[in-house]
Amino acid sequence: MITLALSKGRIFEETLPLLKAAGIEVLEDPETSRKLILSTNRPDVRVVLVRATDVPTYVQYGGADIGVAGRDVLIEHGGAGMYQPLDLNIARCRMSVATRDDFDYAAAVKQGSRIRVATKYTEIARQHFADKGVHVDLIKLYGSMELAPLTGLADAIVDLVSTGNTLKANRLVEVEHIMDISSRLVVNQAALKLKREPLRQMIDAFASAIPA
Ligand code: PRT
Ligand code: MG
Repeated sequence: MITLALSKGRIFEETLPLLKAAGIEVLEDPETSRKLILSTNRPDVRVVLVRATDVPTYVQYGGADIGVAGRDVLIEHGGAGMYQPLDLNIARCRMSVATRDDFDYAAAVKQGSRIRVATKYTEIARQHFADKGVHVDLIKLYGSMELAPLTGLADAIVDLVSTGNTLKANRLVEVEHIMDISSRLVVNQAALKLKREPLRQMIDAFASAIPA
């Protein structure tokens, strides 16, 4: 049995065509079913639904053999115990620094002032500002980062941006691009040895179906 960990929403939706290319069809719809373990047309393959940030944990400790997780999630979690054989080029977005439109970020950086930054992505933010030599106080949040600059909690946020509509709706502007983000395949190292053939086949089928 091969267990594949996916999160509901965009990762599930965008992984479906890759699964199809590997001859795997999920038999239940996660948006209507309450089940957390979904069967497929293949008796030896099942899908488990976990939170996006829990995918690396499941794969690292063998709760799943293989999974799909965003580069953001993988950097924050760390890559121990997992192979990352493929960038699937799905669930694409970017990690950016954003501020209120009336905050002069460039001037604050130039003056060397300490900048208060709210984010869920403290590891990515810490590395980014350390590389630039910018002094920041990081404030960890678990959601709705956009609210932080509007309430005075922080000067800036580090968050994912795709269309930019969320920032715009909250009168925030992107002031720095940190990195491009897409989702990757992660594989448990022990499983890759014990279930080498079926996992290899799945990885190869995914590789030939990656969107441009
Ligand atoms: O939502 P939930 O709390 O359950 O979990 P999650 O947010 O971790 O999961 P999910 O499914 O929302 O995101 C899973 C992965 O999709 C992330 O880890 C990213 O790698 C990737 N991804 C791609 C995104 C986006 N695009 C994205 N736009 N993840 C989140 N967003 C959010 C962003 O945080 C911001 O709030 O969408 C908003 C911005 O979108 P725009 O289009 O308004 O710019
Ligand atoms: Mg989300």
